[in-house]
Amino acid sequence: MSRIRSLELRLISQPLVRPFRTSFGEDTTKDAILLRMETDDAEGWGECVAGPEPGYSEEFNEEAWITLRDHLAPRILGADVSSEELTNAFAGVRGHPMAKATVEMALLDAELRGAGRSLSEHLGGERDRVACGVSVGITPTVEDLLQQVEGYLAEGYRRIKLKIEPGTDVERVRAVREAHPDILLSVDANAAYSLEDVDVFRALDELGLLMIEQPLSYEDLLRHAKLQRELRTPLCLDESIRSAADAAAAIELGACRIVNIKQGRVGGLLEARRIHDLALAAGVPVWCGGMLETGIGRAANLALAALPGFTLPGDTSASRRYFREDLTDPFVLDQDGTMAVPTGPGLGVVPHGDRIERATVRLERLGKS
Ligand code: NPG
Repeated sequence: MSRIRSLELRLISQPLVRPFRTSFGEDTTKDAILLRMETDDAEGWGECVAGPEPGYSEEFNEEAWITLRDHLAPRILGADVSSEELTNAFAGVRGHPMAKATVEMALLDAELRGAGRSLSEHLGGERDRVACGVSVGITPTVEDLLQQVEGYLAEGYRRIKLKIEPGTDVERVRAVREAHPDILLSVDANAAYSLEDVDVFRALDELGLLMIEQPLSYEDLLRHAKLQRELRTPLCLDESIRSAADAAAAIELGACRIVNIKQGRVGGLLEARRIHDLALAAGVPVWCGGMLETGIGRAANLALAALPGFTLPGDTSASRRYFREDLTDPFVLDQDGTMAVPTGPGLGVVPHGDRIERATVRLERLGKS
């Protein structure tokens, strides 16, 4: 264990190569908080998955900044606290999983850099490459969608996920399915539907989808269980699963047959691993979701996706799918649709200082270095 000396919060903004539209909004830039931590032994980096708006969850950058600065940092600055002890250290702060996960990522990175071990090894990763999918935002036209899908398939992606919203769903998905009868294809509604829309799901059920992700409200496990009973296609939950307890409840209720694991949504990599472990024990496949992360968060996602229960391709796409220039060396997709899991100490990536400086729009240092 080593003392946490200082923290540096940065808000960065990076243009996306193309706008990303979901049922809850559109992003043209990636705006995220990065955390650099200095301990007596090493430095570590964390990336917060919150965005500028509270559209995906209650957390958003302005609020996560305050949570990190005023509520989480004072509980750990100057203390000898390990990543395993963070849950206890943060017990007085309810919720805010994305802010908490940022601290955990930075602390794990520092600890493992100090120890010379990779994050993947620490978490119990068993693969050195992971299968990758790609998530395609809602496009202005069907033609744009077909063109994007074509391009991603040519790059080697092993699963295509289409964002849907009421009114832009069955017809689009059918067009992609007809153009590509044999690909792994899934849809993601980001909680935009209700049980009144059951006919939409019955129609989607005919299209041989790998899964239908988060069709209903994130607060509603019971109705997901009802919908799942009506469909052959597995439901996958994302926003509804904020902890291992949520995952256990969803699986027991039959609210889903697949779980999307995002470390930020569930409060960190260690909780993510608990969800992996219980899903594996229950025979429920999991996959690693994505939140348009820079190379820092992407490194953590790939380490997680190396665990044995991650049997479905994740939203772990290559850097060039998001950015013209990533903040780390770029993550590259092999033509076989896999990506290498970082093997260096900690996250295994080093952010480029000059790129970080250029992207920074706000900076605050806490504690003495
Ligand atoms: O490739 O990282 C990626 C994006 C994958 O579709 C994706 N993410 O709902 O899962 C989601 C969605 C998302 C993106 C959610 C950004 C919130 C913010």
